[in-house]
Amino acid sequence: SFLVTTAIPDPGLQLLSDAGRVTVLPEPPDYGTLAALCASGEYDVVLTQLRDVMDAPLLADARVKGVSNFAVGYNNIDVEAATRHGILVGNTPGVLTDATADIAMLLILGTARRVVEADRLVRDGKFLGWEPELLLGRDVSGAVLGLAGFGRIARATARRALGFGMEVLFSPRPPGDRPVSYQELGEFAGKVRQVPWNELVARSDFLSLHVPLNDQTRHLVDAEVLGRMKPDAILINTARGPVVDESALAESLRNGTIAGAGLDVFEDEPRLAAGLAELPNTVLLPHVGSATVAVRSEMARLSALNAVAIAEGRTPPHPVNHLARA
Ligand code: 8YV
Repeated sequence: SFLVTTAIPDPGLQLLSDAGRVTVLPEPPDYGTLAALCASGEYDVVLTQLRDVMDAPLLADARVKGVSNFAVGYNNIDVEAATRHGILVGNTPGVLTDATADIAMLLILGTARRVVEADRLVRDGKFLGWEPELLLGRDVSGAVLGLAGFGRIARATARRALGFGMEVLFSPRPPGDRPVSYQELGEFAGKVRQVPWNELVARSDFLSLHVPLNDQTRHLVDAEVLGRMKPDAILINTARGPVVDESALAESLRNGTIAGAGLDVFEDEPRLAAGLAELPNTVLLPHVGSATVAVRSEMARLSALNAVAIAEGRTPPHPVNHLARA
């Protein structure tokens, strides 16, 4: 039987109900409620989303075979603790790559061309006719895009950016280095260039974050890093909010340390750092990177396939961890 913490699109629910009993909670559970449900022994698999905190104490008491996360990211789950307690974890990679890269590109273009300010001006009735210097932005063609991370979504963003004539640099595992071989570069060989993280920070006109959230990447972009960016640089985040020290970012945007930010994720969603929403040089989105009808259906299907496989004692199609064989 399956516990679904937040209703997912139909294709997923259908697959689950074909395989067993499904309980969909009427509203997202708080930590205590989720912990009690997981410990009840009534469910084989719990289907979670980003906001469900599955930490070590909860997993220690949980009597479930698996956790299927409705997301590619799994920073809400202590995977090591899950493995220790014999709990399988699954995620939904691949299906949201292009949609999320689209949002990264949208934020690059939207910040460069001041789309929020422009839209507001029209709606406020302040568009009084064409002017030669109305809302001048900047060109993305010729600008340097720095990718922090070089996984699926970073590569899909690189593909788009190259199409827009940007120069693309990347650092695959900031703040540390990991040399990427010519083979690994694949279609990008000769088109993008790996540089050390420090150089990426200093050279990017647009610095776009594509790293998972973990102990190494929490506050990867802090006041010190922001201080080393170009004063006309723009920060793009479609990854996870806590990768950025958001108060430091708000301060940097206010005092001109950097020029702008395009954010789809926040440090403490849905709350925003003080002052962020009042700044004109930001484009702010409510975590919609994967929010298309088709993508969310696919995510639902994959997360259900993972859940059903785990419930039936099989390896899920998209495992995050592996259990040692008894
Ligand atoms: C989800 C995401 O919308 O997949 C991820 O990692 O951030 C988004 O696609 C969100 O995490 C819901 O769980």
